[in-house]
Amino acid sequence: MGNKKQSTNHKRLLKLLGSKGKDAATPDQISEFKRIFKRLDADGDGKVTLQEYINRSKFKDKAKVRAIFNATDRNGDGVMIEEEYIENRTITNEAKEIFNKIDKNGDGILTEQEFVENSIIADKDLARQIFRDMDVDGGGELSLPRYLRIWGNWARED
Ligand SMILES: [Ca+2]
Ligand SMILES: [Ca+2]
Ligand SMILES: [Ca+2]
Repeated sequence: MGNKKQSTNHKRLLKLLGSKGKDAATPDQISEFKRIFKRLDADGDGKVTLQEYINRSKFKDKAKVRAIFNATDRNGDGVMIEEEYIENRTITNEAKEIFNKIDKNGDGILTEQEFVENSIIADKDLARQIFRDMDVDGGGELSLPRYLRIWGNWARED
């Protein structure tokens, strides 16, 4: 994780942004994720390997597919199990929903101004602080992939 100052409770920050964490997915969504997982698991052994995932993924970009796979394979044993898949989809879906609400002009990038104006956090200074925490390289903008990576890390801290 690099330079850890004080250990911030990042999950709390996500809550302030409207995150329900693990409970974000509805029962319908969870059944949907389970169905997709079954489809990904071509040989039906209950595990999805990187190769199985690449074969079924809708994304053409191999590096991107690999990155999603690695993020989902939380314990890093080289395979996804259903629980890991559901957790990742739940976190990612919710994060995207919140991103889209804040990204008012819909260009796939959050600026600090958009974040401060459109997040549900009423305290503008706090919103600005959270944005700056997420914007680790200080560029003043968060693309969706970068935002999702940070959100995913924060959501898994405990
Ligand atoms: Ca399999
Ligand atoms: Ca795993
Ligand atoms: Ca935008």
